[in-house]
Amino acid sequence: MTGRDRVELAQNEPDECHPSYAGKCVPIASDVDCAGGEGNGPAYVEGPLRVVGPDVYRLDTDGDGIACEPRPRRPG
Ligand SMILES: [Ca+2]
Repeated sequence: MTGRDRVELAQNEPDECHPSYAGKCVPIASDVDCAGGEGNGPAYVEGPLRVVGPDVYRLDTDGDGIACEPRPRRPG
């Protein structure tokens, strides 16, 4: 499994990737959240991935350009 995997014949997933994100195919949906996170979907993406445009889905909560980090840094 790599980031170059493409969605084929998957009727429940869009076949277009959002241009604001690189490294992973972020589906174009009404909302996208990080898999395993607190988001409610309806679409999910597994990170980490890079943000290369407007972070319309707010996947990069700390604004460092890396979205859906596996372990977000939190104080304490
Ligand atoms: Ca981040």
